[in-house]
Amino acid sequence: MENCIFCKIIAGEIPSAKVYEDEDMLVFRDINPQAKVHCLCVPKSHFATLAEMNAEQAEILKKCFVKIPGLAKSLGLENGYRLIVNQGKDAGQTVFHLHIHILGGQDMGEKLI
Ligand code: DGP
Repeated sequence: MENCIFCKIIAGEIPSAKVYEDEDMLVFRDINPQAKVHCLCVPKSHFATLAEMNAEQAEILKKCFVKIPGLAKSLGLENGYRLIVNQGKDAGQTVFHLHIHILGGQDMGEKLI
């Protein structure tokens, strides 16, 4: 997708601190971390939000959620972590390529963020 920063990261046109990659997803460190550990799990297939997701992309998203627990363990998040998937402007979504924030490495508190 033209002008999508995450598509450019996936294509290797913009560097990222990669944590994991396979044919379906790329996981890399967030450039502006909001916790001691803050990674983004990004399906390689471009879609902006869940509302635009097709059946094939839903299967890929499922693979992302299946993969995340093992990744979290390798990131040292055995004590827990928070997943956030912002949907649209009011949620604060700034990059319109669906991604799952993986946050942890500290007590995240009981509040929303
Ligand atoms: P969201 O607000 O949910 O759309 O989150 C977008 C996240 O993407 C935000 O936490 C910052 C991160 N981000 C934006 N541009 C880059 C980039 O070029 N590299 C990396 N590693 N992260 C980025």
